[in-house]
Amino acid sequence: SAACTDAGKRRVCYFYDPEMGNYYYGRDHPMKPHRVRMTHELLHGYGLLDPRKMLVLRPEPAGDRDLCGFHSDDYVAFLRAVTPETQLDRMGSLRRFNLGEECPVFYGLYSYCQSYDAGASLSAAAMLNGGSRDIAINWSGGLHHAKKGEASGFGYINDAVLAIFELLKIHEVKRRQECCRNILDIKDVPPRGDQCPKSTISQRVLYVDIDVHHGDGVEEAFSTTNRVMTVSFHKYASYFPGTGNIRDIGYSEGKYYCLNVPLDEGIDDESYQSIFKPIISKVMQMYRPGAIVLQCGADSLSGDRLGCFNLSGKGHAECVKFMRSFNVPLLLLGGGGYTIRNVARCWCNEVCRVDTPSHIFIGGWN
Ligand code: TV1
Ligand code: CA
Ligand code: ZN
Repeated sequence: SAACTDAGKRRVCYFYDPEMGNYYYGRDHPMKPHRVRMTHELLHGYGLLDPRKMLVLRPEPAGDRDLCGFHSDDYVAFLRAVTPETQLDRMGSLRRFNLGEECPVFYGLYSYCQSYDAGASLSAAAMLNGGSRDIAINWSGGLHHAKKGEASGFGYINDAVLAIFELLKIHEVKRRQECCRNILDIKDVPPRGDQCPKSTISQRVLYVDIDVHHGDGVEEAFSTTNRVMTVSFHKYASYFPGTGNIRDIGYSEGKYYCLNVPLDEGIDDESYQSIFKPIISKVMQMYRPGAIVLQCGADSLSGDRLGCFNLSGKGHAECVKFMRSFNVPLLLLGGGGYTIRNVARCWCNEVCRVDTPSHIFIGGWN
């Protein structure tokens, strides 16, 4: 909340659906939803699911209407209808929506999209809008490549885009106006907006992406608006999805509100932080978002099956800690992460320390 300083504890809510770990992309497929269950079990083992520490909630499944807030109706209808048995009769549509080897049609695909992915991120965003929590977490989200009308990069529904829409909901303007009855009291008027410093609701949302891959789907969705700024750090040059050039900065109204930080393979903690912190500090200072969405893809960790960076768990957690230090409502999403024991350790550690003010020493990766 606005009153929260870095010395204060954060009110955290964490979304988890016990069904999540059962969805299966296929034996050889690198995406393993089971890693989210491993993270959860690690949290359980450490006693971190205690309601005195954080609110643990089961996500509300998203409805078709929610999904169609970003995705096209025909694509959502196809996701709902297709099954592993019927897919072969629908080869044309399969190709059109980019379903196949990378984004397979598996058992329960649509309920996976509704709960595991979109539902939890939407519930988490709504929780931040309500103002009763400072930080909301959905490790099963962060599928940042999905497009309006097609699946991409192991993702079907772009939960980050849907969550950002939720954070920007305009009916909240009313509450903001009530909150700022005396608009003249606000000395520090933010650029291009009338955001109340007391409100948890935002005119502007900042999206930051530390997955090793470029957050192309989120960037594309908001490339022409200044109400969302997207910043992605990623391996660039002969690497999926191929986009994220440093010269790509957004279009029309959104020009300069898109930032790409292309990196070489093998980058370590020290180099990463020497780039991450100054960039984020400047963005925060200039953009002053009312909410932040941080995609915490763990494929930027050293030893990842698909990734090629050399970050330690401490270095990865440093990014989360830094984003938290601005005391702006924060939504943490998962993303990539393919050496699954490392993913579970990384995300468990980040949940463990995210509510704790930085002067308190916990141990381990402090
Ligand atoms: C089935 C079985 C699919 C084994 C995909 C690695 C597989 C990959 C597989 C794979 C794999 C990619 C491309 C391919 C360009 C395409 C969650 C020619 C051993 C957020 C998505 C990466 C990353 C997609 C998602 C990438 C995220 N890499 N084995 N596929 N085409 N696709 O390179 O950002 O982490 O690799
Ligand atoms: Ca990224
Ligand atoms: Zn990735």
